[in-house]
Amino acid sequence: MERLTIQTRPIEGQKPGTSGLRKKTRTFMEPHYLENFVQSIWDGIGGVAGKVLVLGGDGRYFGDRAAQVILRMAAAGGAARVIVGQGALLSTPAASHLIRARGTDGGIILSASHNPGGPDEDFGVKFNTPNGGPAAEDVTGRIYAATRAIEAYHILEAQDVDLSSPGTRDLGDMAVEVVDPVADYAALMEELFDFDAIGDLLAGGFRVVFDAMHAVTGPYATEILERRLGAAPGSVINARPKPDFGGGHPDPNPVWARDLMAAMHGDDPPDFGAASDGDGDRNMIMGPGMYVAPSDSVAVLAANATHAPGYAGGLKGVARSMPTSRALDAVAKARGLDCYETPTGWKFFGNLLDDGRITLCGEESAGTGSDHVREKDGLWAVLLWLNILAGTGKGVPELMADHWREFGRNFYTRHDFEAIETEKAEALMDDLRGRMDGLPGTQAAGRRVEAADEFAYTDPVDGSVAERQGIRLYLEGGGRIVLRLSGTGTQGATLRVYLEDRSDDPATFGRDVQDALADVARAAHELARIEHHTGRTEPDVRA
Ligand code: VG1
Ligand code: CO
Repeated sequence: MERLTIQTRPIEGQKPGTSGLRKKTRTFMEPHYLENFVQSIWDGIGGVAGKVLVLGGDGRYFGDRAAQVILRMAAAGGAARVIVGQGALLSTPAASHLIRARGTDGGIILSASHNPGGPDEDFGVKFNTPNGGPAAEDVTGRIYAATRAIEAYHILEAQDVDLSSPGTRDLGDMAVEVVDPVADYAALMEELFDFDAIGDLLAGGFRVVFDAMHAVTGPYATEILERRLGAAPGSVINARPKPDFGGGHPDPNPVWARDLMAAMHGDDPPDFGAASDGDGDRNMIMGPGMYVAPSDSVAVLAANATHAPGYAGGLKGVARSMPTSRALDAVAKARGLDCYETPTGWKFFGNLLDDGRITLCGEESAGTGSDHVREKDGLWAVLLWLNILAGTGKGVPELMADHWREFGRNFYTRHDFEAIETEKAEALMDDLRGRMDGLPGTQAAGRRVEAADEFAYTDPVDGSVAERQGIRLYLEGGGRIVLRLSGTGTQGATLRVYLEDRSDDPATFGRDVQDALADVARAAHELARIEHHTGRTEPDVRA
Protein backbone atom coordinates (compact mmCIF):
# COMPACT_ATOMS: atom_id res chain seq x y z
CA MET A 1 0.00 0.00 0.00
CA GLU A 2 1.51 3.25 -1.08
CA ARG A 3 1.53 6.39 1.07
CA LEU A 4 0.80 9.32 -1.19
CA THR A 5 1.65 12.95 -0.53
CA ILE A 6 -0.75 15.21 -2.38
CA GLN A 7 0.09 18.85 -2.96
CA THR A 8 -2.73 21.23 -2.04
CA ARG A 9 -3.44 24.85 -1.17
CA PRO A 10 -5.40 26.46 1.68
CA ILE A 11 -9.16 26.57 1.08
CA GLU A 12 -11.08 29.59 2.32
CA GLY A 13 -13.66 29.32 5.09
CA GLN A 14 -12.57 26.19 6.95
CA LYS A 15 -13.13 27.82 10.31
CA PRO A 16 -14.93 25.55 12.80
CA GLY A 17 -18.16 27.13 14.13
CA THR A 18 -20.31 26.43 17.20
CA SER A 19 -19.86 22.71 16.63
CA GLY A 20 -17.20 21.74 14.09
CA LEU A 21 -17.00 22.58 10.40
CA ARG A 22 -20.40 22.56 8.69
CA LYS A 23 -20.84 23.17 4.98
CA LYS A 24 -22.95 22.07 2.06
CA THR A 25 -22.29 18.39 1.29
CA ARG A 26 -21.21 19.33 -2.23
CA THR A 27 -18.58 21.65 -0.76
CA PHE A 28 -17.20 18.78 1.29
CA MET A 29 -17.17 16.64 -1.86
CA GLU A 30 -15.04 19.12 -3.81
CA PRO A 31 -11.46 18.01 -4.52
CA HIS A 32 -9.20 18.26 -1.45
CA TYR A 33 -11.88 19.90 0.74
CA LEU A 34 -12.32 17.09 3.27
CA GLU A 35 -8.67 16.03 3.00
CA ASN A 36 -7.40 19.54 3.69
CA PHE A 37 -9.52 19.80 6.82
CA VAL A 38 -8.61 16.35 8.13
CA GLN A 39 -4.90 16.97 7.58
CA SER A 40 -5.37 20.27 9.43
CA ILE A 41 -6.91 18.39 12.36
CA TRP A 42 -3.86 16.13 12.46
CA ASP A 43 -1.55 19.17 12.22
CA GLY A 44 -3.57 21.07 14.83
CA ILE A 45 -3.23 18.28 17.41
CA GLY A 46 0.46 17.69 16.80
CA GLY A 47 0.07 14.77 14.38
CA VAL A 48 -1.64 11.38 14.69
CA ALA A 49 1.44 9.16 14.77
CA GLY A 50 0.95 6.41 17.34
CA LYS A 51 -2.47 7.73 18.37
CA VAL A 52 -5.78 5.94 18.91
CA LEU A 53 -8.92 7.64 17.62
CA VAL A 54 -12.67 7.02 17.54
CA LEU A 55 -14.61 7.57 14.30
CA GLY A 56 -18.30 7.54 13.51
CA GLY A 57 -21.21 9.67 12.44
CA ASP A 58 -24.93 10.07 12.08
CA GLY A 59 -25.29 8.09 8.84
CA ARG A 60 -25.95 11.07 6.63
CA TYR A 61 -25.12 11.13 2.92
CA PHE A 62 -21.35 11.10 2.24
CA GLY A 63 -20.54 9.88 5.78
CA ASP A 64 -19.52 6.41 4.58
CA ARG A 65 -17.21 7.90 1.93
CA ALA A 66 -15.72 10.44 4.33
CA ALA A 67 -15.04 7.70 6.88
CA GLN A 68 -12.94 5.76 4.37
CA VAL A 69 -10.93 8.87 3.47
CA ILE A 70 -10.29 9.63 7.14
CA LEU A 71 -9.18 6.04 7.81
CA ARG A 72 -6.70 6.20 4.92
CA MET A 73 -5.41 9.57 6.14
CA ALA A 74 -5.10 8.32 9.73
CA ALA A 75 -3.12 5.33 8.46
CA ALA A 76 -0.91 7.58 6.35
CA GLY A 77 -0.29 9.77 9.40
CA GLY A 78 0.88 6.75 11.40
CA ALA A 79 -2.10 6.35 13.74
CA ALA A 80 -1.99 3.12 15.76
CA ARG A 81 -5.69 2.32 15.80
CA VAL A 82 -9.08 3.75 14.87
CA ILE A 83 -12.18 2.45 16.64
CA VAL A 84 -15.11 2.82 14.25
CA GLY A 85 -18.82 2.28 14.80
CA GLN A 86 -20.22 -0.47 12.58
CA GLY A 87 -21.37 1.03 9.28
CA ALA A 88 -19.48 4.23 10.30
CA LEU A 89 -22.36 4.96 12.69
CA LEU A 90 -21.95 6.42 16.17
CA SER A 91 -24.23 8.87 17.91
CA THR A 92 -22.38 11.91 19.22
CA PRO A 93 -22.82 10.91 22.89
CA ALA A 94 -21.83 7.31 22.14
CA ALA A 95 -18.68 8.59 20.41
CA SER A 96 -17.93 10.77 23.43
CA HIS A 97 -18.35 7.75 25.71
CA LEU A 98 -16.09 5.54 23.57
CA ILE A 99 -13.37 8.20 23.48
CA ARG A 100 -13.41 8.29 27.28
CA ALA A 101 -14.01 4.62 28.03
CA ARG A 102 -11.17 3.46 25.80
CA GLY A 103 -8.76 6.17 26.91
CA THR A 104 -8.18 7.35 23.35
CA ASP A 105 -6.56 10.47 21.94
CA GLY A 106 -9.87 11.82 20.69
CA GLY A 107 -12.22 11.22 17.81
CA ILE A 108 -13.90 12.50 14.70
CA ILE A 109 -17.67 12.77 14.40
CA LEU A 110 -19.18 13.04 10.93
CA SER A 111 -22.39 14.98 11.31
CA ALA A 112 -24.12 18.27 10.70
CA SER A 113 -26.39 17.39 13.62
CA HIS A 114 -29.87 18.90 13.24
CA ASN A 115 -29.15 20.23 9.73
CA PRO A 116 -30.73 18.28 6.85
CA GLY A 117 -28.66 15.71 4.93
CA GLY A 118 -28.24 14.68 1.30
CA PRO A 119 -26.17 15.74 -1.73
CA ASP A 120 -27.78 19.19 -1.71
CA GLU A 121 -27.93 19.59 2.05
CA ASP A 122 -25.36 19.70 4.81
CA PHE A 123 -22.36 17.76 6.06
CA GLY A 124 -20.01 18.33 8.97
CA VAL A 125 -16.81 17.18 10.64
CA LYS A 126 -16.07 17.67 14.31
CA PHE A 127 -13.00 16.80 16.35
CA ASN A 128 -13.36 15.78 20.00
CA THR A 129 -10.46 15.77 22.45
CA PRO A 130 -9.41 12.95 24.83
CA ASN A 131 -11.92 14.12 27.49
CA GLY A 132 -14.64 13.13 24.98
CA GLY A 133 -15.81 16.69 24.42
CA PRO A 134 -15.81 19.02 21.43
CA ALA A 135 -12.41 20.62 20.94
CA ALA A 136 -12.12 23.86 22.88
CA GLU A 137 -11.37 27.15 21.18
CA ASP A 138 -7.57 26.88 21.49
CA VAL A 139 -7.61 23.56 19.61
CA THR A 140 -10.10 24.69 16.95
CA GLY A 141 -7.96 27.81 16.57
CA ARG A 142 -4.88 25.69 15.84
CA ILE A 143 -6.86 23.56 13.38
CA TYR A 144 -8.10 26.67 11.61
CA ALA A 145 -4.56 28.09 11.47
CA ALA A 146 -3.43 24.81 9.90
CA THR A 147 -6.12 25.08 7.20
CA ARG A 148 -4.61 28.44 6.23
CA ALA A 149 -1.06 27.17 5.95
CA ILE A 150 -1.55 23.70 4.46
CA GLU A 151 0.64 22.70 1.52
CA ALA A 152 0.17 18.93 1.35
CA TYR A 153 -1.75 16.02 2.85
CA HIS A 154 -0.94 12.36 3.21
CA ILE A 155 -3.19 9.48 2.31
CA LEU A 156 -2.77 5.76 1.86
CA GLU A 157 -3.68 4.27 -1.49
CA ALA A 158 -5.89 1.38 -0.44
CA GLN A 159 -9.24 -0.35 -0.88
CA ASP A 160 -12.18 0.49 1.37
CA VAL A 161 -12.07 -1.14 4.79
CA ASP A 162 -15.02 -3.43 5.51
CA LEU A 163 -17.02 -1.61 8.19
CA SER A 164 -20.11 -3.77 7.86
CA SER A 165 -19.42 -6.13 10.77
CA PRO A 166 -17.56 -5.98 14.10
CA GLY A 167 -13.94 -7.13 14.10
CA THR A 168 -10.42 -5.81 13.66
CA ARG A 169 -8.89 -5.26 10.23
CA ASP A 170 -5.52 -3.93 9.08
CA LEU A 171 -5.08 -0.85 7.00
CA GLY A 172 -1.36 -0.63 6.29
CA ASP A 173 0.20 -0.66 9.76
CA MET A 174 -2.94 0.69 11.44
CA ALA A 175 -5.66 -1.37 13.11
CA VAL A 176 -9.27 -0.59 12.27
CA GLU A 177 -11.48 -1.92 15.06
CA VAL A 178 -15.14 -2.01 14.08
CA VAL A 179 -17.46 -2.05 17.12
CA ASP A 180 -21.18 -2.36 17.79
CA PRO A 181 -22.15 1.33 18.10
CA VAL A 182 -24.88 0.67 20.69
CA ALA A 183 -23.48 -1.87 23.20
CA ASP A 184 -21.15 0.26 25.36
CA TYR A 185 -23.56 3.18 25.39
CA ALA A 186 -26.50 1.03 26.44
CA ALA A 187 -24.39 -0.45 29.25
CA LEU A 188 -23.59 3.06 30.49
CA MET A 189 -27.29 3.94 30.55
CA GLU A 190 -27.99 0.82 32.64
CA GLU A 191 -25.45 2.04 35.20
CA LEU A 192 -27.00 5.50 35.49
CA PHE A 193 -30.69 4.67 35.55
CA ASP A 194 -33.05 2.36 37.38
CA PHE A 195 -34.05 0.14 34.46
CA ASP A 196 -36.24 -2.01 36.74
CA ALA A 197 -38.30 1.00 37.85
CA ILE A 198 -38.67 2.29 34.28
CA GLY A 199 -39.48 -1.24 33.08
CA ASP A 200 -42.21 -1.55 35.74
CA LEU A 201 -43.66 1.80 34.71
CA LEU A 202 -43.87 0.67 31.09
CA ALA A 203 -45.22 -2.75 32.04
CA GLY A 204 -47.96 -0.97 33.99
CA GLY A 205 -49.39 0.51 30.81
CA PHE A 206 -47.46 3.79 30.62
CA ARG A 207 -47.11 4.37 26.88
CA VAL A 208 -44.17 6.08 25.19
CA VAL A 209 -43.37 7.16 21.66
CA PHE A 210 -39.86 8.07 20.54
CA ASP A 211 -39.31 9.70 17.14
CA ALA A 212 -35.81 8.92 15.86
CA MET A 213 -36.47 11.12 12.82
CA HIS A 214 -34.68 8.61 10.53
CA ALA A 215 -31.45 9.56 12.24
CA VAL A 216 -28.82 7.85 14.33
CA THR A 217 -30.82 7.21 17.53
CA GLY A 218 -33.07 4.64 15.82
CA PRO A 219 -30.88 1.64 16.69
CA TYR A 220 -30.07 3.03 20.16
CA ALA A 221 -33.67 3.74 21.10
CA THR A 222 -34.92 0.42 19.74
CA GLU A 223 -32.33 -1.50 21.77
CA ILE A 224 -32.80 0.48 24.98
CA LEU A 225 -36.49 1.39 25.04
CA GLU A 226 -38.02 -1.60 23.30
CA ARG A 227 -35.60 -4.48 23.94
CA ARG A 228 -34.16 -3.67 27.35
CA LEU A 229 -37.00 -1.70 28.96
CA GLY A 230 -39.89 -3.51 27.31
CA ALA A 231 -41.69 -0.60 25.62
CA ALA A 232 -44.23 -1.94 23.13
CA PRO A 233 -42.78 -2.80 19.71
CA GLY A 234 -43.31 0.19 17.45
CA SER A 235 -42.84 2.70 20.28
CA VAL A 236 -39.77 3.92 18.38
CA ILE A 237 -40.92 5.52 15.13
CA ASN A 238 -38.87 6.55 12.08
CA ALA A 239 -36.29 4.18 13.53
CA ARG A 240 -34.23 3.39 10.43
CA PRO A 241 -31.36 5.84 9.81
CA LYS A 242 -31.47 7.21 6.26
CA PRO A 243 -28.81 9.23 4.42
CA ASP A 244 -31.31 12.05 3.87
CA PHE A 245 -33.30 11.55 7.11
CA GLY A 246 -36.37 10.81 5.00
CA GLY A 247 -36.19 14.30 3.46
CA GLY A 248 -36.80 16.25 6.68
CA HIS A 249 -34.66 18.27 9.04
CA PRO A 250 -33.60 15.93 11.86
CA ASP A 251 -34.30 18.76 14.28
CA PRO A 252 -36.45 17.81 17.27
CA ASN A 253 -38.70 20.83 17.60
CA PRO A 254 -42.45 21.37 17.13
CA VAL A 255 -41.93 22.34 13.49
CA TRP A 256 -39.87 19.37 12.30
CA ALA A 257 -40.89 16.54 14.64
CA ARG A 258 -44.22 16.28 12.85
CA ASP A 259 -44.96 12.63 13.54
CA LEU A 260 -44.30 13.05 17.23
CA MET A 261 -46.43 16.19 17.40
CA ALA A 262 -49.28 14.36 15.63
CA ALA A 263 -49.07 11.45 18.05
CA MET A 264 -48.96 13.63 21.15
CA HIS A 265 -51.72 15.97 20.02
CA GLY A 266 -53.91 13.18 18.61
CA ASP A 267 -56.79 11.29 20.23
CA ASP A 268 -55.66 9.08 23.07
CA PRO A 269 -52.05 10.30 23.08
CA PRO A 270 -49.26 8.28 24.73
CA ASP A 271 -48.16 9.34 28.22
CA PHE A 272 -44.72 10.45 27.12
CA GLY A 273 -43.20 11.51 23.82
CA ALA A 274 -39.65 12.31 22.80
CA ALA A 275 -37.46 12.86 19.78
CA SER A 276 -33.78 13.29 19.05
CA ASP A 277 -31.76 14.93 16.30
CA GLY A 278 -29.44 13.77 13.49
CA ASP A 279 -26.53 12.79 15.71
CA GLY A 280 -28.48 11.92 18.86
CA ASP A 281 -27.33 14.68 21.18
CA ARG A 282 -30.56 16.70 21.31
CA ASN A 283 -33.87 15.82 22.91
CA MET A 284 -37.43 16.99 22.70
CA ILE A 285 -39.80 16.06 25.52
CA MET A 286 -43.60 15.99 25.37
CA GLY A 287 -46.49 15.03 27.57
CA PRO A 288 -49.99 14.36 26.26
CA GLY A 289 -50.87 17.50 24.29
CA MET A 290 -47.96 19.30 25.87
CA TYR A 291 -44.52 20.44 24.70
CA VAL A 292 -41.84 20.86 27.37
CA ALA A 293 -39.52 23.75 26.59
CA PRO A 294 -35.90 22.58 26.70
CA SER A 295 -35.06 25.36 29.17
CA ASP A 296 -37.73 23.98 31.49
CA SER A 297 -36.59 20.43 30.88
CA VAL A 298 -33.08 21.03 32.18
CA ALA A 299 -34.56 22.74 35.24
CA VAL A 300 -36.90 19.81 35.92
CA LEU A 301 -34.05 17.33 35.51
CA ALA A 302 -31.85 19.30 37.90
CA ALA A 303 -34.62 19.49 40.49
CA ASN A 304 -35.41 15.76 40.35
CA ALA A 305 -32.22 14.02 39.21
CA THR A 306 -31.69 12.26 42.53
CA HIS A 307 -34.45 9.78 41.58
CA ALA A 308 -31.87 8.18 39.26
CA PRO A 309 -29.22 5.97 40.90
CA GLY A 310 -26.43 7.70 38.96
CA TYR A 311 -27.32 11.02 40.60
CA ALA A 312 -28.65 9.81 43.95
CA GLY A 313 -25.73 11.48 45.72
CA GLY A 314 -26.85 14.93 44.55
CA LEU A 315 -25.44 17.39 42.05
CA LYS A 316 -22.13 19.25 42.30
CA GLY A 317 -23.48 22.24 40.43
CA VAL A 318 -25.26 23.09 37.19
CA ALA A 319 -24.68 25.20 34.10
CA ARG A 320 -26.64 26.58 31.18
CA SER A 321 -25.74 28.41 28.02
CA MET A 322 -26.38 32.14 28.27
CA PRO A 323 -29.46 32.28 26.01
CA THR A 324 -31.11 29.40 27.92
CA SER A 325 -33.87 30.59 30.23
CA ARG A 326 -33.15 31.19 33.88
CA ALA A 327 -35.55 28.46 35.02
CA LEU A 328 -32.43 26.48 35.95
CA ASP A 329 -31.12 29.36 38.07
CA ALA A 330 -34.31 29.25 40.15
CA VAL A 331 -33.72 25.57 40.93
CA ALA A 332 -30.05 26.15 41.69
CA LYS A 333 -30.88 28.98 44.05
CA ALA A 334 -33.49 26.99 45.94
CA ARG A 335 -31.16 24.00 46.25
CA GLY A 336 -28.00 25.93 47.04
CA LEU A 337 -26.19 24.81 43.87
CA ASP A 338 -23.64 26.81 41.90
CA CYS A 339 -25.07 27.79 38.50
CA TYR A 340 -22.71 28.79 35.67
CA GLU A 341 -23.63 30.75 32.55
CA THR A 342 -21.56 29.84 29.47
CA PRO A 343 -21.56 30.85 25.79
CA THR A 344 -23.62 28.81 23.31
CA GLY A 345 -22.03 25.48 22.35
CA TRP A 346 -21.23 22.38 24.37
CA LYS A 347 -17.46 22.94 24.24
CA PHE A 348 -17.83 25.58 26.95
CA PHE A 349 -19.18 23.06 29.49
CA GLY A 350 -16.12 20.80 29.13
CA ASN A 351 -13.86 22.47 31.68
CA LEU A 352 -16.65 22.80 34.25
CA LEU A 353 -17.42 19.09 33.93
CA ASP A 354 -13.76 18.02 33.93
CA ASP A 355 -13.05 20.18 36.97
CA GLY A 356 -15.93 18.63 38.91
CA ARG A 357 -17.76 21.94 39.28
CA ILE A 358 -20.99 20.76 37.68
CA THR A 359 -22.87 17.50 37.21
CA LEU A 360 -25.65 18.60 34.89
CA CYS A 361 -25.98 21.23 32.17
CA GLY A 362 -28.14 22.25 29.25
CA GLU A 363 -28.97 24.55 26.40
CA GLU A 364 -32.24 26.02 25.18
CA SER A 365 -31.62 24.34 21.82
CA ALA A 366 -32.80 20.98 23.15
CA GLY A 367 -29.48 19.87 24.56
CA THR A 368 -29.12 18.40 28.03
CA GLY A 369 -26.38 16.31 29.52
CA SER A 370 -24.24 15.45 32.50
CA ASP A 371 -20.76 14.41 33.51
CA HIS A 372 -21.36 10.85 32.21
CA VAL A 373 -19.98 11.99 28.81
CA ARG A 374 -18.75 15.32 27.43
CA GLU A 375 -21.52 15.93 24.89
CA LYS A 376 -25.17 16.62 25.26
CA ASP A 377 -27.12 13.39 25.16
CA GLY A 378 -30.64 12.96 23.78
CA LEU A 379 -31.47 9.45 24.96
CA TRP A 380 -29.89 10.09 28.34
CA ALA A 381 -32.34 12.97 28.84
CA VAL A 382 -35.24 10.73 27.81
CA LEU A 383 -34.18 8.04 30.27
CA LEU A 384 -33.69 10.52 33.10
CA TRP A 385 -37.18 11.87 32.43
CA LEU A 386 -38.61 8.33 32.51
CA ASN A 387 -36.68 7.54 35.69
CA ILE A 388 -38.10 10.67 37.32
CA LEU A 389 -41.64 9.89 36.18
CA ALA A 390 -41.24 6.36 37.55
CA GLY A 391 -39.78 7.69 40.80
CA THR A 392 -42.37 10.39 41.43
CA GLY A 393 -45.35 8.52 40.03
CA LYS A 394 -46.38 11.74 38.28
CA GLY A 395 -47.26 12.34 34.65
CA VAL A 396 -45.58 15.05 32.58
CA PRO A 397 -48.33 17.71 33.00
CA GLU A 398 -48.49 17.17 36.76
CA LEU A 399 -44.71 17.29 37.12
CA MET A 400 -44.55 20.55 35.16
CA ALA A 401 -47.39 22.14 37.13
CA ASP A 402 -45.73 21.20 40.42
CA HIS A 403 -42.39 22.49 39.17
CA TRP A 404 -43.80 25.90 38.24
CA ARG A 405 -45.67 26.12 41.54
CA GLU A 406 -42.43 25.56 43.41
CA PHE A 407 -40.01 27.60 41.28
CA GLY A 408 -42.17 30.01 39.24
CA ARG A 409 -42.38 29.96 35.46
CA ASN A 410 -39.93 31.37 32.92
CA PHE A 411 -41.90 31.70 29.68
CA TYR A 412 -39.46 31.11 26.88
CA THR A 413 -39.23 30.89 23.11
CA ARG A 414 -36.61 31.32 20.40
CA HIS A 415 -37.47 33.03 17.12
CA ASP A 416 -35.15 32.22 14.21
CA PHE A 417 -34.83 34.35 11.10
CA GLU A 418 -33.07 32.11 8.61
CA ALA A 419 -30.99 32.67 5.48
CA ILE A 420 -30.62 36.42 5.95
CA GLU A 421 -27.86 38.02 3.89
CA THR A 422 -24.77 37.95 6.07
CA GLU A 423 -24.05 41.68 5.69
CA LYS A 424 -27.59 42.58 6.76
CA ALA A 425 -27.45 40.35 9.81
CA GLU A 426 -24.10 41.78 10.80
CA ALA A 427 -25.35 45.32 10.24
CA LEU A 428 -28.25 44.61 12.61
CA MET A 429 -25.88 43.39 15.31
CA ASP A 430 -23.46 46.29 14.78
CA ASP A 431 -26.28 48.81 14.91
CA LEU A 432 -27.62 47.34 18.15
CA ARG A 433 -24.13 47.13 19.65
CA GLY A 434 -23.63 50.80 18.84
CA ARG A 435 -26.93 51.86 20.46
CA MET A 436 -26.77 49.40 23.36
CA ASP A 437 -25.42 51.75 26.02
CA GLY A 438 -28.24 54.24 25.41
CA LEU A 439 -31.05 51.69 25.77
CA PRO A 440 -31.39 51.36 29.56
CA GLY A 441 -34.23 53.56 30.73
CA THR A 442 -35.99 53.59 27.34
CA GLN A 443 -39.33 51.90 26.63
CA ALA A 444 -40.24 49.44 23.91
CA ALA A 445 -43.67 47.85 23.45
CA GLY A 446 -44.57 49.11 26.90
CA ARG A 447 -41.58 47.43 28.54
CA ARG A 448 -38.76 49.38 30.16
CA VAL A 449 -35.20 48.36 29.36
CA GLU A 450 -33.23 47.93 32.57
CA ALA A 451 -29.83 46.93 31.29
CA ALA A 452 -28.07 45.98 28.07
CA ASP A 453 -24.71 44.35 27.43
CA GLU A 454 -22.81 41.99 25.19
CA PHE A 455 -21.96 38.67 26.79
CA ALA A 456 -18.28 37.80 27.26
CA TYR A 457 -17.15 34.72 29.14
CA THR A 458 -14.04 34.04 31.14
CA ASP A 459 -13.63 30.33 31.75
CA PRO A 460 -13.26 29.94 35.53
CA VAL A 461 -10.98 26.93 35.12
CA ASP A 462 -8.41 27.99 32.53
CA GLY A 463 -9.08 31.73 32.27
CA SER A 464 -9.69 31.65 28.50
CA VAL A 465 -11.94 34.41 27.22
CA ALA A 466 -14.73 34.26 24.62
CA GLU A 467 -16.11 37.62 23.53
CA ARG A 468 -19.12 38.80 21.53
CA GLN A 469 -21.31 35.86 22.55
CA GLY A 470 -24.67 37.60 22.18
CA ILE A 471 -26.34 40.91 23.05
CA ARG A 472 -28.58 40.86 26.13
CA LEU A 473 -31.39 43.27 26.83
CA TYR A 474 -32.93 42.99 30.27
CA LEU A 475 -36.49 44.21 30.73
CA GLU A 476 -38.16 45.35 33.90
CA GLY A 477 -40.11 42.56 35.59
CA GLY A 478 -37.68 39.75 34.73
CA GLY A 479 -37.99 39.84 30.94
CA ARG A 480 -34.96 39.28 28.74
CA ILE A 481 -34.15 39.46 25.03
CA VAL A 482 -30.97 37.92 23.63
CA LEU A 483 -29.79 38.26 20.05
CA ARG A 484 -26.97 36.36 18.39
CA LEU A 485 -26.04 34.95 15.01
CA SER A 486 -25.96 31.19 14.55
CA GLY A 487 -22.64 29.44 14.12
CA THR A 488 -24.01 26.23 12.59
CA GLY A 489 -25.89 27.42 9.51
CA THR A 490 -24.55 26.86 6.01
CA GLN A 491 -26.53 29.46 4.10
CA GLY A 492 -26.27 33.19 4.80
CA ALA A 493 -26.88 34.08 8.43
CA THR A 494 -29.48 32.94 10.93
CA LEU A 495 -30.52 35.53 13.49
CA ARG A 496 -31.60 33.93 16.75
CA VAL A 497 -33.82 36.03 19.00
CA TYR A 498 -34.31 34.48 22.43
CA LEU A 499 -37.32 35.75 24.39
CA GLU A 500 -37.97 35.21 28.08
CA ASP A 501 -40.34 36.51 30.72
CA ARG A 502 -40.76 35.54 34.30
CA SER A 503 -43.94 34.95 36.31
CA ASP A 504 -44.55 33.89 39.89
CA ASP A 505 -48.33 34.15 39.57
CA PRO A 506 -49.89 30.68 39.33
CA ALA A 507 -52.89 32.14 37.49
CA THR A 508 -50.60 32.79 34.48
CA PHE A 509 -48.84 29.43 34.38
CA GLY A 510 -51.22 27.92 31.86
CA ARG A 511 -50.82 30.72 29.34
CA ASP A 512 -49.85 30.05 25.76
CA VAL A 513 -46.12 30.75 25.50
CA GLN A 514 -46.23 32.85 22.32
CA ASP A 515 -49.09 34.93 23.79
CA ALA A 516 -47.28 35.38 27.05
CA LEU A 517 -44.21 36.61 25.19
CA ALA A 518 -45.96 38.75 22.57
CA ASP A 519 -44.91 42.06 24.13
CA VAL A 520 -41.32 40.91 24.67
CA ALA A 521 -41.23 39.88 21.00
CA ARG A 522 -42.55 43.29 19.95
CA ALA A 523 -39.93 44.96 22.13
CA ALA A 524 -37.24 42.85 20.44
CA HIS A 525 -38.41 43.93 17.00
CA GLU A 526 -38.44 47.58 18.01
CA LEU A 527 -35.15 47.60 19.87
CA ALA A 528 -33.18 45.62 17.31
CA ARG A 529 -34.96 47.19 14.31
CA ILE A 530 -35.35 43.75 12.78
CA GLU A 531 -37.63 44.74 9.91
CA HIS A 532 -35.48 47.76 9.03
CA HIS A 533 -32.36 45.62 8.71
CA THR A 534 -33.76 42.37 7.33
CA GLY A 535 -37.15 43.16 5.86
CA ARG A 536 -38.60 40.38 8.03
CA THR A 537 -41.58 40.76 10.29
CA GLU A 538 -42.11 37.09 11.13
CA PRO A 539 -39.58 34.44 12.15
CA ASP A 540 -39.14 31.22 10.14
CA VAL A 541 -39.12 29.06 13.26
CA ARG A 542 -40.57 29.54 16.73
CA ALA A 543 -38.83 26.95 18.84
C1 VG1 B 1 -26.87 25.68 17.69
C2 VG1 B 1 -27.48 25.86 19.06
C3 VG1 B 1 -26.46 25.52 20.13
C4 VG1 B 1 -25.92 24.11 19.90
C5 VG1 B 1 -25.38 24.00 18.49
C6 VG1 B 1 -24.93 22.58 18.16
O1 VG1 B 1 -25.80 26.59 17.53
O2 VG1 B 1 -27.95 27.17 19.24
O3 VG1 B 1 -27.07 25.65 21.39
O4 VG1 B 1 -24.91 23.82 20.83
O5 VG1 B 1 -26.38 24.36 17.55
O6 VG1 B 1 -25.97 21.67 18.33
P1 VG1 B 1 -25.97 27.98 16.74
O7 VG1 B 1 -24.60 28.59 16.74
O8 VG1 B 1 -26.50 27.64 15.38
O9 VG1 B 1 -26.96 28.77 17.52
V1 VG1 B 1 -26.00 20.26 17.41
O10 VG1 B 1 -27.10 19.25 18.06
O11 VG1 B 1 -26.47 20.94 15.98
O12 VG1 B 1 -24.42 19.80 17.31
CO1 CO C 1 -26.89 17.39 17.36
